[in-house]
Amino acid sequence: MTFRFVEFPSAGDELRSEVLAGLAASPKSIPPKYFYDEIGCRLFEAICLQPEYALTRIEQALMASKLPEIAAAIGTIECIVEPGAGDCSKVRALIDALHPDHLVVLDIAGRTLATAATSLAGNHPGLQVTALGMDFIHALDEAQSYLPPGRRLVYYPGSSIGNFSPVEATALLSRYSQLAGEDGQILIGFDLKKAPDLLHRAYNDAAGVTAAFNLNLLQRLNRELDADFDPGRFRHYAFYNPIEGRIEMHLISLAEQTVSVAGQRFHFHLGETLLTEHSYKFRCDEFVAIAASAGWHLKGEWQQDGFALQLFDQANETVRG
Ligand code: AVJ
Repeated sequence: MTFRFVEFPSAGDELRSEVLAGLAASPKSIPPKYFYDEIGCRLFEAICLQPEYALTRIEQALMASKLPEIAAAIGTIECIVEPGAGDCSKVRALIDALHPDHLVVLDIAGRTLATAATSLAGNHPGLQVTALGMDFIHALDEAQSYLPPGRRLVYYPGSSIGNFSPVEATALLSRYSQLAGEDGQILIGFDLKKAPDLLHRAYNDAAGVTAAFNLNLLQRLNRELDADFDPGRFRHYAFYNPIEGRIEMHLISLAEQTVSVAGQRFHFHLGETLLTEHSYKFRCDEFVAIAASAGWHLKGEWQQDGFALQLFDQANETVRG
């Protein structure tokens, strides 16, 4: 098996500086990428098994039923690149359908990624697997030298793009053009706008797994930044904001309290919020417009039960071709 893992060291300092900056701001916020320490990765996998959180299951079913069509639309490629690959479970179906020579997976949760990518490489002799433990939001340029030549597909499933506002999503999709390279494509999965009660339930599951996932962020800061959050004094609060078209996930302080994080003190008023995640929902035409402003041209679209997959190529290719 061919496997390499490269861990980019900067991640620890960024956690500290971004968390301190987020807690000093008003309203207080912490970027959602910091949910994913090892416990957070496991809690996210558990969320995907909750009956109310259908997103992952529907995407899997859609991929399974449309795979021949999707593979035909993509054509021959040498490499799949997956930012935010996590446990590498989603890309397997695509590997079996497209038979690329290379797989490049990126994730901020380096250890979870390395473990998953090693076992994937073991199951696919002949596939060259590169795992990059990095924050691809900031360090994408550093990934460039690990990409093989040849035609590449960027795979961005799971509605990960929903963590970015439309403006941020446009910027990220522009940068994915570089990952895709010449004649490159992107296959992207996102959650569609739907009845608010369905969305509300998906982020407020009865078993409380999403709440535990949200509160684990505070425990992570206790572990890694020598913080003293009492998770019992914060409440998970998630709701759909139909004007912004997004789920907002908050941790609301249940008391007047002062918390210390990495040697700095932060006061929370009773009822004050710490914003932890935005999860945008789109209509298909809205997403086509966002991708178009990043230079992507729609090539295929598949939908099922409130979830969509869109395939794009680089808009300039059509002009040149
Ligand atoms: C991984 C960003 C797609 O927003 O639905 C699940 C993360 N947060 N439950 C999402 C999440 C709360 C998830 N994404």
